[in-house]
Amino acid sequence: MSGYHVAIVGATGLVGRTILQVLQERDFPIKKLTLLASSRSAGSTVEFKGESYSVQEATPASFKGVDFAFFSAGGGVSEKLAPAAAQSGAVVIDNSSAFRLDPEVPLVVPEVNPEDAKKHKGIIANPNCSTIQMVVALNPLHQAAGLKRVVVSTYQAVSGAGHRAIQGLENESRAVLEGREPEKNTIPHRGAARYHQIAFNVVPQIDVFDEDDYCKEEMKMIKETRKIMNLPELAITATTVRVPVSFGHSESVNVELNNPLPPSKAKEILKKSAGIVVVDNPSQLEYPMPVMSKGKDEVFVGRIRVDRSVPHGLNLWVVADNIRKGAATNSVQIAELLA
Ligand code: NAP
Ligand code: 3JN
Repeated sequence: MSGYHVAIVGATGLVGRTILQVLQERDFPIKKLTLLASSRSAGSTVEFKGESYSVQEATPASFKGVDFAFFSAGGGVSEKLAPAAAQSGAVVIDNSSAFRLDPEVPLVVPEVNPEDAKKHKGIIANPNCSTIQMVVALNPLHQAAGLKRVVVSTYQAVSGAGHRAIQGLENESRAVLEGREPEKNTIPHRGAARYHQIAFNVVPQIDVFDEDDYCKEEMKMIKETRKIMNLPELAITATTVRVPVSFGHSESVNVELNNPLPPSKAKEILKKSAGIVVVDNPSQLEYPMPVMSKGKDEVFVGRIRVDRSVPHGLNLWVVADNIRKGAATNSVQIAELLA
């Protein structure tokens, strides 16, 4: 039988299940599928193309004969098992932040730096979801007029914090609507010293706090963008915010370019760019929103307009399904570059 032996570590999770769905939709050539998770899920079953697959506990010995190993079980699991998988001959496509800034590991968004995938030494990192959708929109503008400075603020869906957080938003919303005190246990992040209400609220923290009182998600966006776009000195700052939305991250992106680029020209360029859908029709009240991105693989860009407060300034509104283009789809596209 032709095709590849594919393994998924974290196959029972939100991202792992979506990777399976995307592999099926894109008809990725699979001759054998190995589904892996923790010992908690060993023996449970997951469906793929109408067949039931038994989940096994992931161990360093799980990767014999595997061609592509998709990891989405958190950084600790990747650190422990990805080197063993690569050593066994698999190409690891890792969704965690464990290796993203390692100079030996390519960090790839296929619309931006596909050539970097070929330089891998066994592990390729999939960027953070908020970074992916932003660089897909920024790269065509950079190619046309040179990026000078980026200021981004995000409006991130709770699904970025895993399956439990989606449930958490639903439970909290129900409690508030029924006049009960909501039980708060998912936001800002698992294991936090205190939890905040996310239903009917906005929380300006994603992941733990890091250097200079930036949260880690903000530092990921800054450092990953510089690496993917090969602009190590790029002036860029970020504020990352959790909003009570289940799926679809939105971003307000302010861009300063080196050269003039009128909004009409920017729109034309973005419309022709791979992986982008421009939705920008203010007279008809049409612009990207998370509900329209759910289940889609494209990055939606709108509200493209001039920022007259700086030379060559533009404002954009960028939306994508954080679990698909932000994680699963981007990972499968990376495998397709090598398959
Ligand atoms: P999730 O729904 O909570 O799923 C976690 C998965 O990891 C489950 O399959 C779980 O298996 C598995 N797992 C946990 N501990 C394990 C262990 N010791 N050994 C093997 N498998 C283990 O979380 P998710 O939303 O899918 O996210 C998973 C990871 O993907 C995140 O931690 C993050 O690193 C990455 N991620 C990346 C992005 C991005 O921006 N690109 C976005 C979201 C997530 P059990 O069923 O056995 O518990
Ligand atoms: O919160 C979001 O919207 C995105 C979260 C991504 C995430 C969640 C847990 C661990 C990551 C990531 O991909 O950066 C990680 C990680 O650091 O691996």
